[in-house]
Amino acid sequence: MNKKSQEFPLTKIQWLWQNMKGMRAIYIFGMFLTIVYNVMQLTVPYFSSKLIDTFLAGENAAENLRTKSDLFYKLLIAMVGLTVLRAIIVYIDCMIFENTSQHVLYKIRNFLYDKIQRQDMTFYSTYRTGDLMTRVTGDLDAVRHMVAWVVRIVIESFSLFAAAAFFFLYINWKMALCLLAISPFVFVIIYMFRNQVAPMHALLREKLAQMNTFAQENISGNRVVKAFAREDYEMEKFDTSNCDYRDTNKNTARVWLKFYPYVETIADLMPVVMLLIGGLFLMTPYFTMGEYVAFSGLIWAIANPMRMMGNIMNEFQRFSAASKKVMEIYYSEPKIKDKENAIPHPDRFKGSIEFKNVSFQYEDGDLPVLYDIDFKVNPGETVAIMGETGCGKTSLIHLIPRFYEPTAGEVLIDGIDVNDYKLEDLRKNIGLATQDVLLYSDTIEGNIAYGDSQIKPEEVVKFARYSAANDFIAKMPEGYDTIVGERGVGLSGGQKQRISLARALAVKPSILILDDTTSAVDLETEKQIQNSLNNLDFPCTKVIIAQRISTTKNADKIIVLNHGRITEMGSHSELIAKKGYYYELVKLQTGIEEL
Ligand code: DGT
Ligand code: MG
Repeated sequence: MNKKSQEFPLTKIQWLWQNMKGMRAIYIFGMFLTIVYNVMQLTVPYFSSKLIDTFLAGENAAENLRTKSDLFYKLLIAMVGLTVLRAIIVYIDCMIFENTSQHVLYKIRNFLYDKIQRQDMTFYSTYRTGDLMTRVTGDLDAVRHMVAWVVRIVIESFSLFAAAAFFFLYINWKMALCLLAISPFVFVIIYMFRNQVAPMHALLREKLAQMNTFAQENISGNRVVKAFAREDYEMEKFDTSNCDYRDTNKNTARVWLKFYPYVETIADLMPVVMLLIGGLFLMTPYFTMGEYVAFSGLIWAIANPMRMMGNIMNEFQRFSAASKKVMEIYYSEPKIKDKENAIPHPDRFKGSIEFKNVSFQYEDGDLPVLYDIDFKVNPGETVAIMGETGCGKTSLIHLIPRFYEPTAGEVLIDGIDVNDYKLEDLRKNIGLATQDVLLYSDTIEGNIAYGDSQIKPEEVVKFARYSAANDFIAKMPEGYDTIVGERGVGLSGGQKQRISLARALAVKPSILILDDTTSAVDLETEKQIQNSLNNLDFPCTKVIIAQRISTTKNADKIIVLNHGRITEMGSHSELIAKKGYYYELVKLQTGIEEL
C-alpha cells in the first residue's frame, strides 16, 4: 500500500456531507437558525434608532413622548422580547450543531474502527499504533470541531456581515459604502495567511502523531525500559518530541501573530471612519443622529467577522490537515480481501493442505523469504516444521490463513486455492497460536473463549486441560475468572502459551497451527500436551513449528527449512537415515554421539 499518494474519491467537504446522511435536514435547519439569530441581532439597534429619533433626539421628541407613549412601551417590549427569543434560538441552534457533530463523529469513528479491523498485515506494518490512535482521536476531533463550530462561525460571520451591510445600505448607502470600502483588504491578508499556515498545520499534526507514537510504544514496552534502566533516556526522548510539538504549536500561532495586527488595524479603522465621515455627514441633512447611533451600534457586525476570518482560516487548515489523515484510513482498502467470486464454504474443512511451488517475498523486503515450497499434508496428519531462526517458518504458516499471499505458486486447502475461499470461512476453520502470544485484558475464560463466544464453561475447562493449563488456572484465587493484564501481564511465558493453545483449540479447528507454542513449557508438561493433541475429540490437521525434537519426532512429516527452502522432508526415521540437519539436531539435543 502506498499511503503517500492516495487519492480520495470525494473532496473533504463532500466527504463530510456524505457522513452527515440522516442529519442533513436538521443541519441545514441549524444553518438557517444561525442566520436568523444573527439577523435578529440587528433588530436591537434598529429599534433603538427608532426610539431615539422618535422620542429622544428628533424634532418632536417631547411631544411624541407625551402623545405616543404606548408606542414607546411597545418598542421597548419588542426589544426585550426579541432578545429573549434570540437567546432561545441560539440555544437550540448550538444543540443542533453539537448533536450533528457527535453523530458524525460516532459514525466515522465506528467506520474507521471497522476499516482498521479488516486491514491486512501489510497495513499494520505500515502504520504505527500511535499514529492510528491520533487519527481516531485528535484528527477526528478536528473533523467534529468543523461540523460543530467552524461551520456555524462561518455562517454567523457571513450572515452578520451581509445583514449589517444590507442594513447600512438601507439606512444610508453613502455612509455604508464608505465603511465597506475597507473590507476587501482583509480578504487579501487572510489569503496570504492561509498559504503560510496550511503547511504548519500538516506539520503540527505529524508532530502530535510522533509524540503519541513515542508514548504508546513506551508505555506498552515499559518492561524493556525498566530492564535496561532506560527511564531517563526515554524521558529525554519524549521531552525532545514534546518540545518539538510545543515549538511547532508556537510557530503556528506566530504565523497568525504576523498577520493579526493588519487585520486588527483594518477592523479598528471602522469606528474611525465612522467618526470622521459620519461626523462630516451629520452636518448635512442626509444623516440623522438616529442613523448615526444605528451605525455605531452595529459597526461591530462588520468589524467582528473580519477579525474572525483569521480564526476561521486557521480552523479550516486544521480540519484540512486532520481530515486528510482520517480519509486516508477511511478510503484504505486491504489488498487481502474476499474475491468477488469467492466460494462460500460454510461446512467444516476436511483439512488437507498443499503448497504448490510457493515462493514468497514481503512487499517491503529485498529478497524472497520462501522459495519453491512444495508439500502436501493429508487430513488429520501432523506436519512439523523445523529450521534455524529466521529461515521462514512463521512466514510459511502465515500463508495458510492468507495473512499474506504467495508471490508465486499456490496454497490449497481441500484442493481449493485459499484465495478462492471467503476469508471468514477460511479463518474460522483455522486455529492459530502465534509465536508472540497476545492475550486481552479479560478473564482467562474470556481469553480462551475468544474465538467462540457460545462455548460452554465446561468446554473451556476441557480445552484448558488439553493444553495442560487447567492445573495452574485452578490454583489461581479466582480461577477462570482471573483477569489477566494487558497482553497477559501477570502470567508466565509458558502459562501464556498454554492459554493461547487452549484458545486455538477452543474453536475446534480443522487445521491447527502452532508456532513455537510449547517452547516455554517444561518437557513434562509438553509431553502431556502432545498426548492430548494426539487424542483430540475432533478431526484436525496439525502444523507445528518447533525447535525440540521431542515435539516433532512423532509427526507424520517433518519439514526442514533452510534459508527459505525445503532441504529435508520425511518422517523421523527417514530424516535420521538422511544424516543431514535433522540428524545433527537429534544428536545435539539427545547428547547421543551416534544414532
Ligand atoms: P523464528 O521465529 O525466529 O524461528 O524465525 P522464522 O523461521 O519464523 O522466520 P520468519 O518467517 O519470521 O522470518 C523469515 C524472514 O523474513 C526473516 O529474514 C525476517 C523476515 N521477515 C519476517 N517478517 C517480516 C515482515 O513483516 N516484513 C519483512 N519485510 N520481513 C519480514
Ligand atoms: Mg517464527
